[in-house]
Amino acid sequence: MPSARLLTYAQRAENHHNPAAKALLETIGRKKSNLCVSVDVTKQADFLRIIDVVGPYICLVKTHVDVIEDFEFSMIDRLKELSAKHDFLIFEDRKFADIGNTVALQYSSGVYKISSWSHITNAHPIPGPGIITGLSSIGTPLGRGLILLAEMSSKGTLASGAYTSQAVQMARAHRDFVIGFIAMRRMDGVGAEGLDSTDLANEDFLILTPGVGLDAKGDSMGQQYRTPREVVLESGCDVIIVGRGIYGKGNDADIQAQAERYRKEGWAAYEERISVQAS
Ligand code: 5BU
Repeated sequence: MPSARLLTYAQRAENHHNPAAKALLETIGRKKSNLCVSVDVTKQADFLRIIDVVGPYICLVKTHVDVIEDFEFSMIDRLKELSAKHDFLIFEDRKFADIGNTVALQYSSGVYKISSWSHITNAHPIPGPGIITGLSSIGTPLGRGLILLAEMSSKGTLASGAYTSQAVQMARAHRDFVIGFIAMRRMDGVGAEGLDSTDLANEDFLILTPGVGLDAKGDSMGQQYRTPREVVLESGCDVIIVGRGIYGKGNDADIQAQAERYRKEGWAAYEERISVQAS
């Protein structure tokens, strides 16, 4: 099988067994959108309104549910309705980072019961493989998928070099549940020294990439932005994650226009990637 970078999203969907990865790839192909919008606002009403506006243009909504000040669980029911109405998946950016037993409780229980509604969540590899075992004990029976943070978009991140390689190695040992990475580039071949090349050829981790913006290079707190073209075409990433570049742009009409703008840019970069590889 050729590298996942050379394949269409639809072709890759066929090779995935994890239900969340398969559904995400199918959605991307169906909607012609590799755009994930991150909706980092603090009021339920704003959260739901923005998602209803951007819904037609996205494959995935990324949430930080713990920043919602007036949270009630009924908001999750509304979010699920929007997910069905507009055909997108849900990714709670929880960044779990504790021992397996604790993360299993944090994932399944408490106020948010993340595993009950979020198709995809993520975790830092810092605690070691037990974090995957813990999250998988809850998420696998529900058909969920896990993303490991192999890299970050922020200036001075410690997630680099050997840490990144070890994150990829941890994922390889749990390919049923770990569906990909937060990373700034493809992880093909990273940490793969001594591994069988035929096994690596079948590897297809999804690369979800934050730090995407068309109008700014960064913020005052270390965030760094690259364009959809740099991220998808040059670095081979699969999903662009955009927050303030979309929801921070004014009224609903502006937000809608930005969502369509990023969708188009992300999709054009993917189409160019595929055609460059094919020629
Ligand atoms: P922004 O408004 O586009 O800068 O928001 C980016 C979002 O992605 C925000 O929710 C962050 O928490 C998230 N993020 C990130 O920016 N960089 C990372 O490395 C990871 C997550 Br992991």
